[in-house]
Amino acid sequence: MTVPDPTRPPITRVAVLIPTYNERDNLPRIVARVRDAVPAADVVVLDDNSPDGTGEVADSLAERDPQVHVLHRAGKEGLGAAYLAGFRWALDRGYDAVVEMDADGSHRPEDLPRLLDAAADADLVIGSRYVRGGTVVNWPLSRKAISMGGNLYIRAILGMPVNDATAGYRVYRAETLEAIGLDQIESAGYVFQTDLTVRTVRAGMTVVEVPITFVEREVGESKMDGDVVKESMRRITGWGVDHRRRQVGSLLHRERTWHRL
Ligand SMILES: Nc1nc2c(ncn2[C@@H]2O[C@H](COP(=O)(O)OP(=O)(O)O)[C@@H](O)[C@H]2O)c(=O)[nH]1
Ligand SMILES: [Mg+2]
Repeated sequence: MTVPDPTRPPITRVAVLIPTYNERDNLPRIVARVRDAVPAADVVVLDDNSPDGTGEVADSLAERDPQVHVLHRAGKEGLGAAYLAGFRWALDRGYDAVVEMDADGSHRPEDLPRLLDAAADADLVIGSRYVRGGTVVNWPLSRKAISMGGNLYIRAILGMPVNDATAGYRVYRAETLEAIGLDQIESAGYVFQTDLTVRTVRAGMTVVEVPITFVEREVGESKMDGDVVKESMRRITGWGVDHRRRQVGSLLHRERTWHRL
C-alpha cells in the first residue's frame, strides 16, 4: 500500500490527452474504454487535421459526451507539439493531472487506475515496459531492438535512473508540468517523451515506473519513421555531451575546492 505524500495535493480533475493522426477506426474504441475505466476523467483528443477524418469522428464523440473535448490543430507538427498544446489547454483549465495515452490501444485504459494511484506519491508516473512485470506484446524484433537499445543508450549516456524513458503512457501532475519549463521544449517528435523525462529527473522530482503490458496496434499504421529516430539520436547525444561537460565541470570545481582546504 502506498501512503499518500501529504505535501502533494489530491488528484481530482484528470485530463486524458490522446494525440491522433489518422486514427479514425481506433478513436471511438479508445475513448469508450477510457470513459469506462476512469469515468471521472475528461478526454481531450489532439488531432493534427488527419486526412482520414479523425477530427470529425472526434467532434461527433464530443457532441455526444460533455467529458470529451477536441483540439483541432492545423497540420501534422509531431507528437511533441500536439502534447504541448494539450498540456497548456489542461493547465489553463485547472486540471490536477494530465495523462498521455496513444489512440491505437497500445496503452490499455484499464491500467490507468493503477497509474493514477501511483501519482498520489509521485511527480511523474511512467507506464513502463521495462520494469519487472512490464512487457510488450506483438512487436517485431526490429522494433524491440530500437526501443530497448534507445533506452540503454539513454541510461548509459545520461545516467538516468529510469528504465523506460521513452514511454508514452504517463501521468504528470500539473505542478510538474509547471516546474519543468514547457516554453523551452524544442523536441518535436517522439523524443519529446525522453526530453520531459530528463527535465523531470533534473528538476529533482520523483519519477515512479508502474509495469504495463504494451500491446501493438491491430488497426491503422504506426507513424514512427526515420525522421523520428534521427531526431531522437541527435538530441539524446547532445544532452549526453552536456551531461558529461557538467560532470567534468563539477569534478574540476571539487578539485579546486579541495586545493584551497
Ligand atoms: N497529433 C499527432 N498525433 C501523432 C503524431 N504522430 C503520432 N501521433 C499519435 O501518437 C500515437 C502514437 O503513434 P504510433 O503511430 O502508434 O507510434 P508507435 O506506437 O510508436 O508505433 C498515436 O495515437 C498517433 O496517432 C503527430 O504528428 N501528431
Ligand atoms: Mg502505436
